[in-house]
Amino acid sequence: MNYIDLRSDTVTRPTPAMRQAMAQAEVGDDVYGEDPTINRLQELAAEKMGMEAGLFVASGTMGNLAAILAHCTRGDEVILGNKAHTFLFEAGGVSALGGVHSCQIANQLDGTLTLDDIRAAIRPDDVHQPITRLITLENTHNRCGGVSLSAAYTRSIGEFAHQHGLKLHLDGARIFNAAADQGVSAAELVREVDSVTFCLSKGLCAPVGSVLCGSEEFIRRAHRIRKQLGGGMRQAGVLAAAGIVALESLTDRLAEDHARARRLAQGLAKIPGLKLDPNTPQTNMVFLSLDETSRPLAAAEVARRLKEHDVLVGVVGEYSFRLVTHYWIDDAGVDQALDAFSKVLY
Ligand code: TLP
Repeated sequence: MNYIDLRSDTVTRPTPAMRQAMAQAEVGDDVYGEDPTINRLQELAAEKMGMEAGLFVASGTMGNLAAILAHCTRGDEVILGNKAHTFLFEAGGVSALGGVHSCQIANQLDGTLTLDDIRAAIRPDDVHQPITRLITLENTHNRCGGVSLSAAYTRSIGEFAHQHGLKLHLDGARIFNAAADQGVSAAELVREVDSVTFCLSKGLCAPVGSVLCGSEEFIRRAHRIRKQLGGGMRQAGVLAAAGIVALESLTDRLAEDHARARRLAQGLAKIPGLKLDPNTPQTNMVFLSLDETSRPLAAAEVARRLKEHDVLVGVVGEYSFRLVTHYWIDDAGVDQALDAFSKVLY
């Protein structure tokens, strides 16, 4: 069945060029550092981020976990937003697997953490308290509506972190969406950041994988942690080959997805019974809910009905949805989704 799948950009399938590159990829044992395709991807990723080194990891979750464990030891504390993906949706890995304590502070509507809140969260030198070691930010910020953080803001938090002897990690799962939105390079968005994870298998269409980037010394530590986590992947050059295609040819088209998200939002705004979140969409995510006139209908029931019209949407609350545009959603797909919403809410 060919659904118009708007649940996430994680549903993207590899492009024909990726499948071809995968079939032809030169491979070796990456645990020995001998997979030439993985090595090339890691170099390319580091270059794109303006950092010294990169490490291919199985997922965004593994990249964030390996980063946090490489920055912190057991009992240390990481400051992160209360809507951060790492806090909400990574199964508590940093505490479960790393013994890292987390301090959540309020994400502002624009995805940022305020300097005052961060300053207040830094622990004094007191044996009763954990040691604050790390701050993490997210760009684009998923649960804050796919909003992108500016280079200036991220730089200011990095400078602040360093003045206080802390490190800054960025969950940049969708950093190239942020770059497209801000009209700057990804490298510009991660200046003053000590480490960044970005994903190849969301809007960039690769079937598997993310890359963690940072200094040579940091990546050496993260490499050992990746091994501890069971993430030494052997002949994974077949996967990295798709990642190279992603970095070389798919980052520049993400603005198209943002434009389609705007068109989708404009159409949805005209459908009675729906209420768009203020300022949605920011990048490739449209957040909306059922208004009072369409209740007691719940989002899950609407999603079920939409599926009968071959349209899949994400349900993110009792009455609310997230729709994500990506490579495999074209203008006709947007029209089909709008048509399906009109029909099921009628
Ligand atoms: N996000 C997924 C779901 O887990 C919610 C999605 O559909 O958006 N950081 C951010 C900001 C993410 O949005 C995600 C995935 C991850 C990390 C984790 O990446 P994976 O799924 O590769 O572990």
